[in-house]
Amino acid sequence: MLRYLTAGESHGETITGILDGFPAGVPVPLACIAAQLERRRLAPGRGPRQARETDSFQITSGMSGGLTTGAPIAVAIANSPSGKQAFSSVPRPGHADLAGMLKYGTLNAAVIRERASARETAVRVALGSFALRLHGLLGIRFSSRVVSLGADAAPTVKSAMAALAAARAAGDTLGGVFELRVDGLPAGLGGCSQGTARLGSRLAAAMFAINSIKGFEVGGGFRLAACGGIDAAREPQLSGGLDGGITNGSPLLLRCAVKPVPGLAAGADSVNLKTFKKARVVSKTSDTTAVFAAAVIAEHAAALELAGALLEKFGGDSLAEIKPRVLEWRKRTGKVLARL
Ligand code: EPS
Repeated sequence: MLRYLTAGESHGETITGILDGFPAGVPVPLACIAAQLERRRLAPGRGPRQARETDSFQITSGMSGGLTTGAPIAVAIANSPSGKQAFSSVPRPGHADLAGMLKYGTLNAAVIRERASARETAVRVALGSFALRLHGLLGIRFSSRVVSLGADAAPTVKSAMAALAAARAAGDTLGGVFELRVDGLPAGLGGCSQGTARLGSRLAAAMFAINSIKGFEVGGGFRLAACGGIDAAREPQLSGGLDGGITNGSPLLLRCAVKPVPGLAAGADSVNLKTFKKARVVSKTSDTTAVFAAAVIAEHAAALELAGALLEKFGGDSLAEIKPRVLEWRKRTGKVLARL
């Protein structure tokens, strides 16, 4: 079973992750992990914090001589020094602050926001880099693109940069939608025997585990609701690569809606939970949009989930064991799919 856990706070010393159940013999150059971390860190729309972070990381377990060993992989990413975060009894609207303060019985929002912060996604990307590498060596390719930014349903680089600059100047933030595509997945991953085995449910959970994601669809998604069955049958790609919760050999297509970052430089009305007096919160370090970074994070989160499904289907403790099984399966299922 492939599983992972993370720990660490946004302004703590490190963000740490452990990936357990990953096979041995997978070459994972440190430069590959660094490159993926840079994609996340430098995605368009990031705030001033990202200029301070270097995302330098250390792997303290699970690798030897550039190869995974089959032991749990431990990664620690250093945070830039920032000192202790000030006590604040004013929750930032739209963040986890208020719900977390109620849940944990604290008047200090800083305690909640430290762990709820999207900083944690850095280590998910580091762990996901291992999964991406495994997929890559098996001919499975991940890509993502932002398909809408704010009200712009067809953003170009130029229009996106202009929209981000305008939002930043107004102290505002933008949401958006990204699309994730996975090519080369073997047919037969996931399952229909239980709801929890369905890959759609597993991928939905992986996507909703990313900060700020508020919507998820597979293939035609919400558009399918307005289609007749006859029209839908004419366009099998609307299934998005999944039927009955199982990969069907077509590219996997997911879309996620990302809400606008709720921390606003323009400020937002709140209440001081100590005094119950009105208060204003101004977030100076927020990102202008999280949608570009979320697309990168989603590639890694999906890669981890799909690596788990792949290992369940094919078993194996090492790449040398898994690879021939996948190739043989592809040959077998490919013969059937080619005749359809
Ligand atoms: C975040 C708020 C900002 C972001 C942070 C996520 O940080 P700060 O606490 O300094 O205002 O920069 O994202 C990251 C640090 C990161 O690496 O993604 C939040 O509240 O979620």
